[in-house]
Amino acid sequence: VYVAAMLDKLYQVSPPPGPSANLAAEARWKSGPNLVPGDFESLSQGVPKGWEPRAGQLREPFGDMVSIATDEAKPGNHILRFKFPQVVGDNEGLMYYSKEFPVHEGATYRFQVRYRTSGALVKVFIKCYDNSETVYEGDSSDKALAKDDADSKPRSAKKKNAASDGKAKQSERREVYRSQQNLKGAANQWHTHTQDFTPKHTKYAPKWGRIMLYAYVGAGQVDWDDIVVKEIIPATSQASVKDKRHSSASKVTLKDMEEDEKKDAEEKK
Ligand SMILES: [Ca+2]
Repeated sequence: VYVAAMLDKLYQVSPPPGPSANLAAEARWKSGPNLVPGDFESLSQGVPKGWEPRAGQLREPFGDMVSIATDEAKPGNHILRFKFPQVVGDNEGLMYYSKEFPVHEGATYRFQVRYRTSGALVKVFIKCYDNSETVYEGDSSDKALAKDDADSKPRSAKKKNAASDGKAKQSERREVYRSQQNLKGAANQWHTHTQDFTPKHTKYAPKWGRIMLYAYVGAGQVDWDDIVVKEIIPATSQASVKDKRHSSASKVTLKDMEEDEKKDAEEKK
């Protein structure tokens, strides 16, 4: 405890949020902007605003296994509906992604969703990404693009620049943080799930997030509505001056390693 307090003081980390910070977080939850349109009331070319035009492992067009349905209990309300056969539920399951929204590393976000399942299991993953740049030899960047699982990274995020030396530079988004949320509750009734998450990584800085809705096991129908993501506690400025490490388990920082490499290089001279 004393060591933790000393380290916090040394690095000027704020103490854990007290009652006034919690009040501020609740105020932001109440009146802050929603980062993802989640009511499924506004469509563009048949696709809900803020969500992907394709769904599932096979990237099929929106409107088949994932579609908009009317809410029989609430006239005028629309919901997002997953409807899938057993062969899908027992194998890859059915997934559907939101478009990207900006996130700040170290800030705390609150996610909320209303959902109803016929019995299939449901989860939500909130995946956060950073940019990374990789240089490939020759045309290998095309192979890298081809084998890349289209569902594992944002499709819009790739930019390929052919360089004059024959190497191709590819900038892509790397998943660096994931919040897995397991949605529980009795079948065939609506539930509300609320869970906070704080994007962070020891080496990278999460900058964008996406929501992945997921259902699996058996044939199923899963309905979703009223998805909300709000920043409730802003990142402190201290979060951005962290010493970047290869691993959270290691006390060796990247800066230490660079300095060691410099020393080695000088000794070889
Ligand atoms: Ca709705």
